[in-house]
Amino acid sequence: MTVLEQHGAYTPAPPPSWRPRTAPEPLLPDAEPYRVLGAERPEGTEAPDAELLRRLYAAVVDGRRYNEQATALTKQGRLAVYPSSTGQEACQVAAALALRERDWLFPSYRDTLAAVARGLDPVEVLSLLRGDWHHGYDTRAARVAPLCTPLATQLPHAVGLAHAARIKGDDVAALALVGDGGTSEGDFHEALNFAAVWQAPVVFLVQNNGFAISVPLAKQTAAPSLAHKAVGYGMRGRLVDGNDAVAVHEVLTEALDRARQGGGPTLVEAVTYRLEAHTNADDATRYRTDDEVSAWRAHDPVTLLESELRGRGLLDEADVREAAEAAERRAADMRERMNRDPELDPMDLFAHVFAEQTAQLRAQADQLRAELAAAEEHPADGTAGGSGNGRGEARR
Ligand SMILES: Cc1ncc(C[n+]2csc(CCOP(=O)(O)OP(=O)(O)O)c2C)c(N)n1
Ligand SMILES: [Mg+2]
Repeated sequence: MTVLEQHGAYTPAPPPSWRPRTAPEPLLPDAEPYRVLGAERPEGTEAPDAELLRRLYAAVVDGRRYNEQATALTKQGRLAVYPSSTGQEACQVAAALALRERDWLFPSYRDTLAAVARGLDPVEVLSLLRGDWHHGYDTRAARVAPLCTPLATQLPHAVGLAHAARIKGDDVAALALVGDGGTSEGDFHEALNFAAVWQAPVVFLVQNNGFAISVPLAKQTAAPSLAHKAVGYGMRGRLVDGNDAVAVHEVLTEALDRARQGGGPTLVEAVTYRLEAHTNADDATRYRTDDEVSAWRAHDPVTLLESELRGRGLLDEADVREAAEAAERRAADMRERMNRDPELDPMDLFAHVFAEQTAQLRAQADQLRAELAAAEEHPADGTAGGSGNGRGEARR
C-alpha cells in the first residue's frame, strides 16, 4: 500500500461516472490534410471570400520578403540569429488573421511573422533575436506572448490564460503555436491534458515542417499523424495542408469559434515544410536532399494563393507588382531601422536578473561602472572624455 493510499488521498478505482470512450470518431482528424486551394469545394459551400484571399495574399507576399530581409540582416551582423519561416508563411499569416482582436497568440521562436501579421512592429519583434534583454513589445497590449525559445513551454501558458479567461467569463481564445519536434516535450502533454480536462478555450497549431533541426518526423513519433495525438487527450484533432493559407485560416477560425463558445480545445496539425535551414547557423544540406526541397517548392504557399486569385480573376499583373512593391517598402524600412546602432547601456547586464542583487553581481557592477567611467575619461581613440553617451554614469 502506498503512502497516498494509506492517507486516503488516492483512489485507484476510476470514479463511477467514468467510462472508456467507445466511439472516438468525432475526435479523429481528417484522413487527408484538408485543402481549399485547388480542391473541389464540398457541395453547398461557398467559394472562399475574395477579400480574405486578397488579405492573405498581401500578407504572405509581405511575409516572404520579411523572411528574406531578416536572414540578410544576420549576414550583415545586425541580427544574431533568425529562424526563417519561408515555406510556412501560410500558417503564420492564417494564424494571425484568424484571431479576433481580444484573442491571444502564443508564438515560438519561428513565429516572428505571425506576430508581424498580427500588427506588431517588424523591428520590435526581432529584439530578442537581436540579443536584447527585452523581447521588444508590450505583451499585454498586443496580446502576443513573447516568442518562446524553450520548446513547448508556451503551451501551458496558453492553457492557463485560456482557462483563467473562461473562469472570468471573458470571451477570448488563445492560439498556441508549436513545432513537430515540440510535440515530444512534456509541456506539450501537460498542456493538452489540462486543456481537455478543463475544456479550456485554446487551439494548438502544430506546424509540422518535417524537421526538428536535423531530426526528421519519422524519428520523432510513431503516431499515424500528430493530429491523432488529440484523441488520447479527448479533444478534437484536425489535419490541414499547412501551405494552403485559406484552409488553415478556415480550420483555425472554426476551432477558435468553437473554443470561445465553450466547445473545448482543438489540436490542429498543419503539414508544411521549412524551405530554408533551421536558422542561419544551420546547414540543411547535411540532412536532406535538394530533390526533397524542390518537391516542396512546387507546393509553395505564395504560388498556391496567387494561382487561386488569378484563376478567379481577382489578381492581375498590376496587383502582383503592387503587393511586391509594398513588401519591398516595408523591408527597406525595416533594414534602415535595423541598421541604426541600438542605444545600449552595458549596466543593463545586471538589471532584471534578481529582484535583490547578489553580492557578487554588485561587485561586478561596481567594477564595470568604474571601467566605463575610466574609458570615458581616457577614450582609446585619444579624444577627450565626455564624448560618450553617459554610459559611465550608469543608471543603476
Ligand atoms: C526545451 C528545449 N529543448 C531543446 C531545445 C533546442 N532546440 C531548439 S529548436 C529545436 C528543434 C525544434 O523543432 P520543432 O519543434 O519541429 O520546431 P521548428 O524549429 O521546426 O519550427 C531544438 C531541439 C530548446 N530550444 N528547448
Ligand atoms: Mg519542425
